[in-house]
Amino acid sequence: MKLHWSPRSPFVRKVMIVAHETGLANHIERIRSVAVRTRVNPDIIEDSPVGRIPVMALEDGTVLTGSFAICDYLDSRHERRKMIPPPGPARWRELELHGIADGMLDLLIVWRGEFMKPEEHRNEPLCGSCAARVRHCLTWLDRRAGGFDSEDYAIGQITTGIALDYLDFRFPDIDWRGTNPRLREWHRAFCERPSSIATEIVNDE
Ligand SMILES: N[C@@H](CCC(=O)N[C@@H](CS)C(=O)NCC(=O)O)C(=O)O
Repeated sequence: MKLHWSPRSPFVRKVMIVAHETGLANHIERIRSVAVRTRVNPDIIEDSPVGRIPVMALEDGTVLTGSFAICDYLDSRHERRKMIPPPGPARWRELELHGIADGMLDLLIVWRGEFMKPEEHRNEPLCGSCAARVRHCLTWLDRRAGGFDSEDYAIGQITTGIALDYLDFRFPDIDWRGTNPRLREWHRAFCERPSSIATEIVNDE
């Protein structure tokens, strides 16, 4: 399995945490790939025309684009507890949580894109809408975090932890801990997991 990988990408990190949790990390060949919206990376395009990461090329020539598809594939390759439960109420509940955490990550990436521009070129309504929706996501996740259980650790909690770490990484001035105490407590345990430590975001810019 060959993975277009970056130590800065939260979506790549989701794949790598699932790989560590399921014992597959050593089976993945990582290729350092840079994906930015304003440039086409021909090495990524060769495998996936979308040009984003993560992308995983399998031994049979199939190429999976996007973190969820790759995690779904990895989950089919091990006998441990599943990171994406099989169809049924547990799966829908997991996908409900994953959808909010993953959606918050998408909002943070759009928001950061604006943040990187000189102030006079920023789209302020877009920044305001991202900020408000991130706040709503945090409130939703904080409510849900009251019921988080380490026995149920799966793709929803993984993506929640990644999104919070990404907030700290790119928006260090946002005090999400002060307003979301259950998330703050849970995040401490997330940070201590070996799979989180092994995949910590590294700024290699
Ligand atoms: N929904 C995709 C999002 C992937 C994504 O946005 N990746 C970023 C890196 S973190 C990227 O490739 N950005 C470059 C671009 O959007 O062109 C997933 O789950 O993998």
